[in-house]
Amino acid sequence: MPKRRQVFLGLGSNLGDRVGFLRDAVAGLADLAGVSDVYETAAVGGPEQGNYLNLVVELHTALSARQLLGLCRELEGAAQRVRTVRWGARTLDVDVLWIDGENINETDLIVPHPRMFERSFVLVPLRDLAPELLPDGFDADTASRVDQVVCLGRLEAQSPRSTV
Ligand code: PH2
Ligand code: MG
Ligand code: MG
Repeated sequence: MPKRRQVFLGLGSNLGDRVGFLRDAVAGLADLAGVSDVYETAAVGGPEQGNYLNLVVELHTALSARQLLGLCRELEGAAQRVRTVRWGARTLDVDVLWIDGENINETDLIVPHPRMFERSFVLVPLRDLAPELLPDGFDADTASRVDQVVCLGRLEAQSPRSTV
């Protein structure tokens, strides 16, 4: 049996029942060790689109990096995600952000996530769970203001539908 490792996944939704998609995805996760607050965030990159809800989860899991990628794709499929435009609006995006002790550089899987340390919509929720992973000098208050990242509180406290 492989050893369990600390893993962080980033979740985002900006289409349809955003809270519902995040709730269903988190409810479907085994070995869940933590869930950040929910943040409403201005879309970064891609075409003009609505605000995202973003959060980060922590798992303590024996799944391999590839198995985690498969899990992310499964959760996106369960949310009927349709892939058209890169960085376009989506019901659910689940990314492998970080796996303790892993460095992977393959075409379809790069860990740590190549852009995680530049993105306030990842770093601000990650701070709730693992402030030790943040880049030195990262100032979450300034980043939140500049990049429009607004804390909405716990996932279970969100009203049932928050649609765009
Ligand atoms: N995901 C992207 C691109 N842009 N912007 C926000 N605010 N939140 C996201 O999750 C996000 C994004 C690519 O996956
Ligand atoms: Mg993403
Ligand atoms: Mg993705």
